[in-house]
Amino acid sequence: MQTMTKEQSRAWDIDGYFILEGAFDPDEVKFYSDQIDALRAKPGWEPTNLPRGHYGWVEHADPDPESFMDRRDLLSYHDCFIDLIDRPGVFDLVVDIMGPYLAFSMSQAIVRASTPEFPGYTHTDGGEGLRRIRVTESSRPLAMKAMYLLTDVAEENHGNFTVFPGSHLRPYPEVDETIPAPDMPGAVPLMGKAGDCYLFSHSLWHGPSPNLSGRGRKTLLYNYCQQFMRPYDYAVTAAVADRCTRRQRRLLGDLGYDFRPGSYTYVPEDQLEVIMNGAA
Ligand SMILES: O=C(O)CCC(=O)C(=O)O
Repeated sequence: MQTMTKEQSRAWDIDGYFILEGAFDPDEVKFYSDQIDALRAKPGWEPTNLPRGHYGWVEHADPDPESFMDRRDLLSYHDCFIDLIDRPGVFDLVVDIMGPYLAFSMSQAIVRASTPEFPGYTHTDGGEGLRRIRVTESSRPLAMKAMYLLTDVAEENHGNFTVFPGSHLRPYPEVDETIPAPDMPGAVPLMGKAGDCYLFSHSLWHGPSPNLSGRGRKTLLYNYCQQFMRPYDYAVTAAVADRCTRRQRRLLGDLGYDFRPGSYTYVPEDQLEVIMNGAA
């Protein structure tokens, strides 16, 4: 499998993220962008009036393709979303970073609408508990995301994915301090072209900047965690599992045998074979 270049590996260790240019070609950008638009007419999990990070069931999203949308649990909608679980070129690097004892834990499509009303925000991933755990510099991460950009972002305040480089290693901030906003010193609003992919650690402070570009900024997010952790998108239906390869099923929690005590922490004997060679 492909591994990180020296520059990528260095950026990962020091900054907590790196950018993979051209992960999608222009046809794929158009295809996935259309697929995101198509989700709006369908029911699914969206942020409702629940606290941030919680999702409720809705019958459809706002039909305007430029308006805000944040849809979770994408796999059942189309095989193209299943394909991205272990997309070559990206997944290889995820395995290089996470190691082979990993699981797939979340899929998400976000459209950041252009509006003066959204100030942006930053956070770490994984909620209150995971925020308080920072592994050491030489450790594999507990979780990470691949974020596929489907809209060109060439200027600031265009819904940039904004990061605080190196914050994955620092207590940053503790809870009684101001939560870092995307316009605070140290924030880096990333630019990128549609088709680029940002790979970042769950413990990196990150988030969207305001979007005043005049158009919605679309992304797809795929989250991976260590196999002993619990996924966000918990239920994997038979309808999804039946459409997956052996490797994709393993990443979705199918160990190849029924659960028994020790499962998920002591991994199946064929784990390396399935993850490293199991694309078929
Ligand atoms: O929409 C964005 O730019 C950021 C998404 C995000 O913060 C996340 O995936 O946790």
